[in-house]
Amino acid sequence: MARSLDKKWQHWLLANLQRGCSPAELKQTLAKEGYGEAAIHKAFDELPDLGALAATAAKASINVPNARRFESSSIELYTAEDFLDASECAELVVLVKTTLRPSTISTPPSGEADQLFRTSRTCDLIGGEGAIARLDAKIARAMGIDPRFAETSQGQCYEVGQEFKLHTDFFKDYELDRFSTPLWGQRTWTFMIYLNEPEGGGETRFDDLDLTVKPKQGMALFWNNLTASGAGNHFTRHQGMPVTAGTKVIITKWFRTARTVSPVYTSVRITWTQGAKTAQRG
Ligand SMILES: O=C(O)CCC(=O)C(=O)O
Repeated sequence: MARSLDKKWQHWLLANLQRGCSPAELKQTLAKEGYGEAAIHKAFDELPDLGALAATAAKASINVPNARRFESSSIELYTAEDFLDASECAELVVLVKTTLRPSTISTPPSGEADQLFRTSRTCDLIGGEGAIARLDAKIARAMGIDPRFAETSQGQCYEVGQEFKLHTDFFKDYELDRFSTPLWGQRTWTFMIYLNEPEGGGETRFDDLDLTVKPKQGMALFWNNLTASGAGNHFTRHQGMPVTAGTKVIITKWFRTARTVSPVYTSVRITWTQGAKTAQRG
């Protein structure tokens, strides 16, 4: 049977078509790599409809009947109580706690990463079935975004004293290329769910909005990280405040835009440093 394109070459094909390379030229390269005509045809037939996909990725259509929008023209931010019920939360807490590893941040180009910037533990909730599949489907439905533009859901756990200092979720210019894939570009929406309630601390704080959200089991908190023009919205700066008693467990899921050839996602000049020892606290 003819050898089909492996993942690496499928990505290569998609990325080069997005860059505007000619299909004939790409076919020639694939033939030189030893792929037969049938395999090349199949690879082209199976390419996603980029135009249609990009349209679905770009626009959320929020479908959470009890969502309450935070009153501000600076940010699109919602809370929705009881997004998950207590038994869904309990099942996910067990899954999160069994696969935790230390959380990471990306190092800024000119700085030494602050080891105390994000002290929680994290896990990727990977799984095509059961509680994780139900969670992923529920979040994608709630946002009205094609699940192909959703990153893997993450679980995060904070013990007493642990926190995630002030940061934004959209990629800075120096991160965008590194975290892009042939299909994915900038981060758009963050969808967070509190799976429990620590006895003290652990609020999510948006300094520039003077908004402090107290964890409530099952409550979703979600916001658009970009402005209407596609630039990173600095009003989305937020932090996970230190937990002072008990444990805090949350789910975080990020959505992406479709990748563009030359990123349109520019940031206004950044006057503070994220993740460096000199990080300003708002
Ligand atoms: O823990 C929180 O409340 C915030 C989490 C967070 O900032 C993030 O995952 O980006």
